[in-house]
Amino acid sequence: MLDEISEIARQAGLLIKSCSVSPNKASEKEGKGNFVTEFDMKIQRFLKEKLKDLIPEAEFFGEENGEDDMRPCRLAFVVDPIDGTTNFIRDFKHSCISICLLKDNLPYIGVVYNPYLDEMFCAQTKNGAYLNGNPIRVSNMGLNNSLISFGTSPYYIDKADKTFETAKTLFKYAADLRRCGCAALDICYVAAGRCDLYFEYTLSPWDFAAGSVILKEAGGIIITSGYKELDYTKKCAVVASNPVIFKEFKNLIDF
Ligand code: 2AM
Ligand code: CA
Repeated sequence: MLDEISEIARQAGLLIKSCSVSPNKASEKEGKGNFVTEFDMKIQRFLKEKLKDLIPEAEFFGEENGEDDMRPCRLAFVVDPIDGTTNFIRDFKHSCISICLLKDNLPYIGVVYNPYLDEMFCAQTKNGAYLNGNPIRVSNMGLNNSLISFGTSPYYIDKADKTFETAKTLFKYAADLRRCGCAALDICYVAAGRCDLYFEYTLSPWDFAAGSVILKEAGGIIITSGYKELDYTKKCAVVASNPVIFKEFKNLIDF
């Protein structure tokens, strides 16, 4: 099943690479910095058809369905056809396809594919996490000299003060910060030890569900505000981290 879902993500990746879009062709949805293009829709239609063929009984929740929250159900695909839409529009070449299969509302399989680098991150619960077939693992860096990435939730401007306060607090200890514009890849980069911790104050399940399986299988921790378990049916704040830096983050930040 993991291989079949990866293959579908790879085909969608080819579609992404074959599209080019100009910033003025994108339309804004739900506020500043929250864009959608005809390609998000097109790729979502492609994924829905292929994934429905694979598991007909699974529900399909995609970012472009227009629903904010998801219904609880036994089997569901949670999909972002293009995570990093702003990057896509600007030809930044840092976007991905994110596909999660939830079983009883918990992530079971996660696939995140970056077509620009041909990087396929994937994991199945209890089977480890892989990048292009090679096992990946979180780093064991503490906060000092770490590399921290974060998202700015640009479409929820009320989160800006909190976001930049947290970023500033961490920056004092870290080697540096990154803001790359693609939540699913941010989480996978923590899983692969390329970054040590990532946070964002509002994400949707299609941004974090697939990455969460990959991160947990790579030995990482992912939680929401109040240091609680993620809810895979709702928007929420997210911290994704290696276990070492997580302890320090918890002591410093009232997340
Ligand atoms: P997108 O590119 O698929 O829209 C940017 O900070 C990150 O947040 C991106 O991964 C982006 O995904 C995601 N994002 C965009 N709009 C969002 C929204 N309304 N709610 C939650 N996450 C969103
Ligand atoms: Ca998207």
